[in-house]
Amino acid sequence: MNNYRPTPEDKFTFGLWTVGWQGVDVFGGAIRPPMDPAYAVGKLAELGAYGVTFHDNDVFGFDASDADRDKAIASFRDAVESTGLKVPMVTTNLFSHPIFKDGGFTSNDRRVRRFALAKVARNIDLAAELGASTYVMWGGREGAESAFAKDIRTALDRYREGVNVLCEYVKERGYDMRFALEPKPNEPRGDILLPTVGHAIAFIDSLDNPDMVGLNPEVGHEEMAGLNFAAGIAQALWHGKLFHIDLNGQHGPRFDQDLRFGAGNLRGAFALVDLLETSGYDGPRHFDFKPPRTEDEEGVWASAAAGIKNYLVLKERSKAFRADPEVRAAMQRSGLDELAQPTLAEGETLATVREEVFPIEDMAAHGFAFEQLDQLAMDHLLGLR
Ligand code: DIG
Ligand code: MN
Ligand code: MN
Repeated sequence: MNNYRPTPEDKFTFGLWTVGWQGVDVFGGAIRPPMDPAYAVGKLAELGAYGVTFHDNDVFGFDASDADRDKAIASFRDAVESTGLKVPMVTTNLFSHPIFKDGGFTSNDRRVRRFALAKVARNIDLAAELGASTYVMWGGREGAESAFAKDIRTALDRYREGVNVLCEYVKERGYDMRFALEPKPNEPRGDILLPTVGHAIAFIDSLDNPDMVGLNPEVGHEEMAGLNFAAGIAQALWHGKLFHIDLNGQHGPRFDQDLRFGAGNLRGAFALVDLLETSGYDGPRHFDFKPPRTEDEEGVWASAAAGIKNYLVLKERSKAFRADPEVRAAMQRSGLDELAQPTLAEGETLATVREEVFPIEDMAAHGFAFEQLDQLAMDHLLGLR
């Protein structure tokens, strides 16, 4: 019986802010005490995690003196080194402190934009020291509650300026680091800039160094927008822009639930794991979830371990699905290999098809047998095959 114990090769990583989540919500304060970063690192190592990620202010306070900041970093670094955990990704908190109430890079207050650039640059230096190769930018406060508060075009100018300046900084410093933008449609702002994978891909195209910038899509964020997350990931992969990923669960368009991975749209999670495991994506399987307010510390670790287990179970089911000869035959029957054939053969032109006589009635009557294929996937998901 598989105990679904992860190995470092699985590359499971967690944000400090996830297991350290104190259960705060809009209608109630903390119910769990703050979690010391070094303690969290030790517990994540016990779970079999490959790595840990953080915002600057997960490790040290916004107002920390340089001495306190250094002490906190030293304690975190000791824990990482003694457990062997990696730090593949780092990010900045540009959303908690009141100064960021109208955003960081796109605040209408120019002082805040300048402060945000300095804060990110300082944390990029720390990220490089810790060996992080991905720097995430989630613009949770970049947006507005009302149409006339923010000219989106001008805000995107400022967003682009911020990302361009920081790309230049990473180049100047010679850091082996890429940026990953994390889209989200809303919450905490009424509408957030770069709301979906599609918007972010288009934005990246406008940058001075588009090759340095990719995506960190999150399951729940695309699903909050009513979108199919696995389809969004396929598009990100097609553009070569899947630099990182935030795994969690969500029950469709509602507030951002950040459930443990697998606890929301399970069919979508199966399609996602199957895609990630067959696409050649070799980045971290990063959990960005929040243990519910109902849980004590024991519940926090049960939730974290369950997210890992759900991923590993779905990975195993995907392997069986792909190896099933009936599935291969069903995919053939449904024309998946025919889709892989170019529409025009070598040497053919549009004129060729304009002369062609088509069996319209046959084509109209053709059945694709997608239901049989999808039920085979369901049978594998349900462990019936
Ligand atoms: C929320 O989904 C965001 C922040 O937690 C963080 O900036 C980012 C990193 O994965 N996800
Ligand atoms: Mn989220
Ligand atoms: Mn996230």
